[in-house]
Amino acid sequence: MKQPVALITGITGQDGSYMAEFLLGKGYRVIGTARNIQKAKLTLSGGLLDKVEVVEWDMLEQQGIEGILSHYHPSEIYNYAAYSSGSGMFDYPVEIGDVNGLAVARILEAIYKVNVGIRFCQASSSEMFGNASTSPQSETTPFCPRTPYGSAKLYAHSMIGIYRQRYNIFACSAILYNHESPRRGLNFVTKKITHEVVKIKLGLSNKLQLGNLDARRDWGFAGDYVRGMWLMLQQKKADDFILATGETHSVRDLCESAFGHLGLNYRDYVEMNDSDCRPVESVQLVGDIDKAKRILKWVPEIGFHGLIQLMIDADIQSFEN
Ligand code: G4F
Repeated sequence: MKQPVALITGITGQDGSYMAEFLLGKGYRVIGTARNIQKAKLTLSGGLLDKVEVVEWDMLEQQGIEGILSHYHPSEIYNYAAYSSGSGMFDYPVEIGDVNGLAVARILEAIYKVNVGIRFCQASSSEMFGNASTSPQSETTPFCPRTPYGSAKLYAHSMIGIYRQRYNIFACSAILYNHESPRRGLNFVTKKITHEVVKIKLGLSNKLQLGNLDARRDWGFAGDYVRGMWLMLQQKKADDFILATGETHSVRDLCESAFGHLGLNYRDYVEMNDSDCRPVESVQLVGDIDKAKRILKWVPEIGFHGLIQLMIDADIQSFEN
């Protein structure tokens, strides 16, 4: 059988690296795109460097992606390259529109021109629901983005529906709720907490400054979500799916779990910092995963406390090395 080829944009990031590992395990040849190959090679997760091929593509540019599709003949594309910072969702609105929104139209257009048989999965976001009026949200809940980030993701999501309908392209939108892992950046609250808890335990810090402790999110493990996206591209029919856990926890719960894991009480260390505060949502962002369970037979395997434990253990290891 011919070896399947997958193209991953954003291969150096959290989701891209988990997907690359997942696909390599399934026997795929994996090609990743990056704006700067040398830089990408320096930031690729440990074992991936010798196992994937990295090609240059600036997402603002149309011809490059068409050339890559013509040259490498991927059967599947996973799009993870995007501005993703939580607190920075209002920064660089024009650039966010270009990379998180228009670049998806560039990929879809390239698929249409080069090979309409290529399957495409987009990492969409629960931020498209933003100020949703109902909770939990399902695939039929009306979108109401509240940030340039959510708005750009919604443009991409709409374009997927359009290319699917008009050109019959197998394009799917995975509506991802917060998904975390040891590879998360320090600007996200999960990693900020686990990293700092380990520093406190090791005597390298004694306080953790956070924003609103009552903010709630639906937090899952990134490794589970890439498996869900792969399953989406293995179906008979292209469709959109919510990938989430269906549960919310507060930042306070996160602290309790992370500090508790190392035998500490978060109340002794956590301080509120107004500059990290964001308005608390009136309606919670939490995903209804009934459709993914029914059709993809997908369920998240790592729960909230398991995720925190995984992140803490990885942080301890990184301090030891
Ligand atoms: O970890 P966060 O910064 O993630 P946020 O804003 O929910 O965004 C993430 O999830 C979205 C949905 O999947 C993605 F679209 C996006 O790309 C990104 O992956 O914040 C989580 C919550 C927020 O309510 C925030 O107000 O934690 C609260 N929080 C409280 N203290 C904090 C802090 N967030 C950060 N980053 N830092 C704090 O000190």
